[in-house]
Amino acid sequence: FVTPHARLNELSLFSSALKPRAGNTHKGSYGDVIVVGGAHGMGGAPVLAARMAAHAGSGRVFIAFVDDAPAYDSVHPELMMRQADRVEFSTATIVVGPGLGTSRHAHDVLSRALDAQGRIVIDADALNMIAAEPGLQHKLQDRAQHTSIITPHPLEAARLLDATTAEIQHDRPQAARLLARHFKSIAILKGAGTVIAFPDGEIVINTTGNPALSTAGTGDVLSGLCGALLAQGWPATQAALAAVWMHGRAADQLVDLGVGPVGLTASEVIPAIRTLLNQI
Ligand code: NPW
Ligand code: AMP
Ligand code: MG
Repeated sequence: FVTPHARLNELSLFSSALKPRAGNTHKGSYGDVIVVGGAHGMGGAPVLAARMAAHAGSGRVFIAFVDDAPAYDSVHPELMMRQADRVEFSTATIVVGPGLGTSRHAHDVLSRALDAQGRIVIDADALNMIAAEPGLQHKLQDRAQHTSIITPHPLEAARLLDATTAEIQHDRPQAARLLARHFKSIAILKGAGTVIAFPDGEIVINTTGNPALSTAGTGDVLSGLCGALLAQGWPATQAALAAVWMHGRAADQLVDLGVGPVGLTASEVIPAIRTLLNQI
């Protein structure tokens, strides 16, 4: 990371957030994550986020599908599939947006998710709907006392700030600062040199990652990772910084192994991140 205050480039910097697993714990000790998304044709996006959440140590991971939920994920049957309209969010950590679409139903589920008391990661189509509707923006701003992390790529950031992608890219630190301040959230502005901005104006620029990540689904993996760390009680600042750093570092390691830069898949990043987490 490049930051005015510290050089955060070692896994050990996150070690205070990752508590060693005590012997007498159970799955309830490691948090519930509910990934909300999966409109028709985009069911893979929440599956990627959910698989990442499970591989990052969450106790239980659910997917709330806005369209028909599959019975189970045959690769990871530990994930639990639900219909979004029947899910109670209560205090679980929510990751909303991957493959969510922008239907009326998706809008209503997002609105309920923003009302929930738990910590929330907001990505993809959830950001697109927030950009388009002031009522949802106010709901996000009103939950400032809870933790919200928003994870826009440059086009999603442009929609949120009513700007063009070129304007966002022209001054990424400033765009990230505006996002964090306006939406009272931790803002992760993705793309090469991801900028993490905090509501108090501080920013950090990540130095890991490479164009192997320029492929479908890698953003969905990042949102699932953020959710898993929040669900396990990591402080939100460390969760955001560590998620971005590990996501990029895993891709860098995979490239070193020859798994990319050409043809790395988002699914392959997931177990590499698990290995990093176990090295902290
Ligand atoms: P361009 O092409 O340069 O004009 P969209 P999406 C720009 C789901 N998914 N730097 C770039 O614009 C998601 O979760 C489902 C600069 C790019 O073409 C969402 O719900 C998958 N520009 C939904 O699809 C896997 C950048 O943004 C455009 C940039 C739509 O999300 C895929 C894309 O933005 C996907 O995750 C950068 N670093 N990064 C599945 N398997 O089910 C992006 N852009 O039009 O909002 O579409 O991001 O694909
Ligand atoms: P999304 O567009 O939502 O799928 O997110 C893509 C993810 O891959 C984000 O975490 C980006 O920061 C990352 N990414 C994409 N391209 C690059 C790149 N050239 N260098 C570093 N990270 C990248
Ligand atoms: Mg995305």
